[in-house]
Amino acid sequence: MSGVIELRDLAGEVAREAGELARRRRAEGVHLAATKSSLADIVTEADREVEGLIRDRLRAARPGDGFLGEESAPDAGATGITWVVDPIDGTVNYAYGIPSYAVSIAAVRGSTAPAEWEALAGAVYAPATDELFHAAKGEGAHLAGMRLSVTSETPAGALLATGFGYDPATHDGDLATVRRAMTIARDLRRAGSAALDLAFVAAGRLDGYFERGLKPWDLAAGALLVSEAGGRVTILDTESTRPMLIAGGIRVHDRLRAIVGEET
Ligand code: LIP
Repeated sequence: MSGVIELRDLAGEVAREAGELARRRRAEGVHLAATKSSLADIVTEADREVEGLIRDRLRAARPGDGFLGEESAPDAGATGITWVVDPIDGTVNYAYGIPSYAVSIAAVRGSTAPAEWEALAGAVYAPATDELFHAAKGEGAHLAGMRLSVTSETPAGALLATGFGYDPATHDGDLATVRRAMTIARDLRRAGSAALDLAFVAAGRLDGYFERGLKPWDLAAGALLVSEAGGRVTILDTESTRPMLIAGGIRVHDRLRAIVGEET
C-alpha cells in the first residue's frame, strides 16, 4: 500500500466519523456560534465541534503533520504534509436544514496555497446520502468502489454549477460571469457546497463548475477528485482576494476558462 492510499483512507475514515457527528448534531438542532466575514457568513457550534474531532483524530494518527482548517488556528507541522479541512462545507445549507453539506478533508504537500500545493489525497463525505468520494494522487477517484470519471460530451450544453460569496458587493460581478457561462449551459445549479459541487463534477453528475472567492478548505479535496477523475482544474487570479476556480471535463473546463478570460 503506497503512502497516498494510506492518507486517502485516513481522510475517508475521519470524514465519515465527522459526518456522523455533524448529522447527529443537526438532528438535535443547530446553534449559531458566530458570524465571520459578513452577517451571511456563519459558523455553527457543530462546525467547531466537528473540526475539533477531525483535528484530534488526525493528530493522533499523524502527530507531525500540519493542519489548516476553516474554524481553528493553523499549525505548520513538521512533515511537509498539511491537512486542509472544512468540517462542514455548506454551512448555510446545514443551518437551514438543507441536506446538501459535506465534510472535506485533504492532505497536501508543500505550500498551503491551492495554486502551489501538491494534493496527495482527499475525501468528501456527504452525511445525508452516506456517500464517500475519495481520491489519491495517481490512483484515481472513487465512490463506493467505483472509479469516477468526468463527462466528456455535452451535446445538449453543459450542466454547470456555481456559487456566490457572502459579500453582497460581489454579487453583480458574479452574476455577469454566470450570464456569460450560460451561453454554453443546458442549465445551472447552485447547491451550496463547493466540496460537493467538485465531487459531483468528478462523478459526472455535473459537467463543470466555477466560483470566485473559495478558500483552500472549500476546494482542497474536491479539486483532487476532479483531476483524478480525468478532469481539469484551474485557479485564476491567484493574487486576488477572490481567485476564480474552474473545474470540469477538459472541453467544458476550457470553454469556461475562455469565457472567464473575457472578463474585463
Ligand atoms: C461555502 C461553500 C459554498 C460557497 C461559499 C462558501 P462554507 O463554504 O462551499 O458553496 O459558495 O462561498 O465557501 O462556508 O459553507 O464552508
